[in-house]
Amino acid sequence: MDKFSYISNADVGYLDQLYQNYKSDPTSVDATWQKFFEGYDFSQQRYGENGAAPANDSLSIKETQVRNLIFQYRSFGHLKSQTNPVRERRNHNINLDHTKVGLTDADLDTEFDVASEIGMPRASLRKIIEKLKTLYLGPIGFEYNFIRNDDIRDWLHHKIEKEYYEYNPNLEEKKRILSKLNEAVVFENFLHTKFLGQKRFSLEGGENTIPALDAIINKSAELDVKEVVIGMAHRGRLNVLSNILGKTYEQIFTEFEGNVNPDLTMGDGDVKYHLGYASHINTPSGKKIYVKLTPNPSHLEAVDPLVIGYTRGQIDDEYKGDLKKAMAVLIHGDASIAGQGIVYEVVQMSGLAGYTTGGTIHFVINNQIGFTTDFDDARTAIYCTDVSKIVDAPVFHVNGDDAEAVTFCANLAVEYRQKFGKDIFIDLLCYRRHGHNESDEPKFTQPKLYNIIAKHPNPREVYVKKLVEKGIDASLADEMDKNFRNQLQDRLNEVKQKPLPYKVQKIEEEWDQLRKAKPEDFDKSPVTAISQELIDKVGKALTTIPEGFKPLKQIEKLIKDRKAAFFDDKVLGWAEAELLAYGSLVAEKVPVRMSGQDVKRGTFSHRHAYFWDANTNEAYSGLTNIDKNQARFSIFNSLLSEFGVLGFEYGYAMATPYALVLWEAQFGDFVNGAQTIIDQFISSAESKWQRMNGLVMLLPHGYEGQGPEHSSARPERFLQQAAEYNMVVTNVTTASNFFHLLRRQVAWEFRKPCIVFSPKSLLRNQLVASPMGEFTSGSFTEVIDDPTVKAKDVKRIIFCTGKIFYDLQEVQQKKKIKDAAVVRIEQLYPFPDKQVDKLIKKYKDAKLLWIQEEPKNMGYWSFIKRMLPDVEIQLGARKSSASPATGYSKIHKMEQEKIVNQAFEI
Ligand SMILES: Cc1ncc(C[n+]2csc(CCOP(=O)(O)OP(=O)(O)O)c2C)c(N)n1
Ligand SMILES: [Mg+2]
Repeated sequence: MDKFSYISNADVGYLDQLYQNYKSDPTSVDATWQKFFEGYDFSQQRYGENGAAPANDSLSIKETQVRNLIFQYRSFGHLKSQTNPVRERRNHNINLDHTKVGLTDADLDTEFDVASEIGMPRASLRKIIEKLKTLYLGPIGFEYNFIRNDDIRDWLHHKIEKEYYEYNPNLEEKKRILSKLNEAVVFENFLHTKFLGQKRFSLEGGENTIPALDAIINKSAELDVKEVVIGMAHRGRLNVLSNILGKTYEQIFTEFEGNVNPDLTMGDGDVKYHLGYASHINTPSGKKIYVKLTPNPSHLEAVDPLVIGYTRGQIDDEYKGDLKKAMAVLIHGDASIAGQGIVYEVVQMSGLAGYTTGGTIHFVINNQIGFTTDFDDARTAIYCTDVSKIVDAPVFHVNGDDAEAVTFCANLAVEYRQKFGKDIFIDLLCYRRHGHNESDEPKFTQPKLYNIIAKHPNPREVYVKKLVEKGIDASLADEMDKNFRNQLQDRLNEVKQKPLPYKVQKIEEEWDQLRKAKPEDFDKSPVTAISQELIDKVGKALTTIPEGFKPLKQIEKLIKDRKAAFFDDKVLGWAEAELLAYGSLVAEKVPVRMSGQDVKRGTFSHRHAYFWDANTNEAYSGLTNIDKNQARFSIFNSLLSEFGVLGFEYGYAMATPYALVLWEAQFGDFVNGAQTIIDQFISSAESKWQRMNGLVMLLPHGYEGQGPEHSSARPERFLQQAAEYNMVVTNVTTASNFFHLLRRQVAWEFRKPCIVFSPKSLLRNQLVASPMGEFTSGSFTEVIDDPTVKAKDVKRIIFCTGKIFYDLQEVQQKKKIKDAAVVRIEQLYPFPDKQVDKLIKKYKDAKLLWIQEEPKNMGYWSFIKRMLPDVEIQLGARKSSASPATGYSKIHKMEQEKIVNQAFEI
């Protein structure tokens, strides 16, 4: 019988040849085949070619049992590993005893071939167990054997069972670890004694974070990463800023002294442990790396999507899409990573085409507590990192007292990320020496634990003791301590004598061509018109499909209609205007990126930025085929997330100031899931951190009888936050004005987030269409006056914004009303007060009304009163309501008619 007759006949000859090659030189076949043939030979030794019972049946069963034992250790060893520096681990009811798999003490001295599985020559069970314990029950709990990918598991087996087993940093490496640990410990200790009781959210107990980050950065540089983007919360942030990013000690001490007058023209600022920093760092391999820490709000984990979006922006813009060149590192707290849903969203995004950054390193400073809440009240999951399971990411749980084990994990995480392009987690098990902040009493809630912690040596002392045991002279450590302490004292003395001026964080280098906005910038919008030639070029691209591409019937019609709009009627609807804005920008080499739920087609079927071949499902977009030298146009249907995706796009826009970046909500009301990003970044980042951002948010809004949930994007919330020219808030009613608005975002010499309450049913309505002339001339119009009336006849000005204009216009036309001007405020904020004043003067003696379809307590009314404090103005609106809109379409209609008719009567 043929050796491989159980495989299909066609393959047998080929396999035989491979096997012969393997026999003469195992390395002549690839690794998978090597493994296959190893297994084959093994079974041959045990069972013979015909599968007959082995000569020694019980021995082969025992080999299998040892193999099972290895599997048990690899899979569950982490649950018994020695990772907790200050308390006994919980009992997870895992039995790793050899008797569990059917072996007995009598087998301990029997030798087994399967020892080769863990990189040993044939060895006794006793020796195998000894090695398994060293590997899997030591200071690192390797949690990886659940991964459903053989290559990844095999790679990690090798890394752990060979490289970790043999790991012993050389003297230079030991010195580097010690010096970083020394900086971390002494820095905290110094601040603790010099600035007693001041909040700094010390890293004490978790100081090995600093050697770990140092290793991550150095290894990344060695493996050709050019840029590392870090996001982190309060804990240890000052330590990271100084000892990793190189923010000077003088600067930090100045902030602690807190007696320098800040420059208030730069905004309202933020507390010291929220600030960001960036610097170019020289690493021991001789390679340089750019390291950035993004500024951060208090809302835990909210910065995560921003960091990932920023990293992707850098990858797309700076590194030509090479995912290996920029890397995100997210530093989490144990309570926040377990409790905050945004972490799930970000991890779920990690492998999606539109959002991947080639793997994030998640580093958890797991001090086993969140404020005063113990970990068993903080999660159901065994580990705070269990979110890793959704993407099969390995987790290294590591004892925070073991500096070398921590460093090993850091290096391995970078290697893994660079090899597989996927997320990975390091869970640094440590403790928190003080309370939540330094003036907090931890014994109120954890008296027993904090008695233990009070007596526990710091991680530096633990490491020094270990080094001394290995024969390294203790004076090296003492000297490092003394020198660094003296250096800090000198810096502090300098600052006390001559405080440094308050320095705001430097803006990222990419932004240096832009300036801050001035109030006058909003008096008149820049010209954003384009030439007829460019319109024709984009129009052609939008209405041409590749040869052989078979569109659906409806798309064929759409293409025909679009062609007619561009080339015959010369009137463009909303979709054409929007696509023209994107197309003209990419043709002018401005990249455009959009994401959101179902944005390629558009929720309301208006956009059709891509067409799909009816037979092959191949996708095609005219916007990527305008010109050979065009900039990239990318549009991604997002996962069903708002918080994560909006945060990502905000971060992306932060990295790409010369691109147009947009996020669209499915319905405007779903923006509420992303409120944190709006409150803590979009509306306030410029004031807190001097960070501009040009992100556009499209929020479908309007009362069309679809009920309480699909009517309102909650304009009142945005308008309440509008101040100090922080963002642009609009409700645009014509296709051409939308076109100019989009183009204005990048025509400005500064950047502002732009919120657009966008249409729904009007998207495909000819009412909003604009003649070609409005695209070849002009700019964004903040206020649209009523062209149908004469100033002298006007007795009332009906100010409004958005969709209700068309309802008002209908009545005005139907009733042939000539004494009421219906005026649209297309840009609500910055409020075009000069233009509004001019109109009030033009229609002098006219009564003023503000008409909105939203309830009185919502929409624009309170904002309008804030903008026009000295003007007498009346309101027409729905009654104040708890919910934004009625669920009954009949009531909706009645309410709408009443508001619209009353506008001309009250
Ligand atoms: C979303 C959010 N909720 C609550 C808080 C208040 N808060 C600040 S720190 C903290 C505990 C965080 O614990 P953990 O994530 O373990 O970090 P640690 O302080 O232990 O390093 C809490 C509840 C916050 N900042 N953000
Ligand atoms: Mg914690």
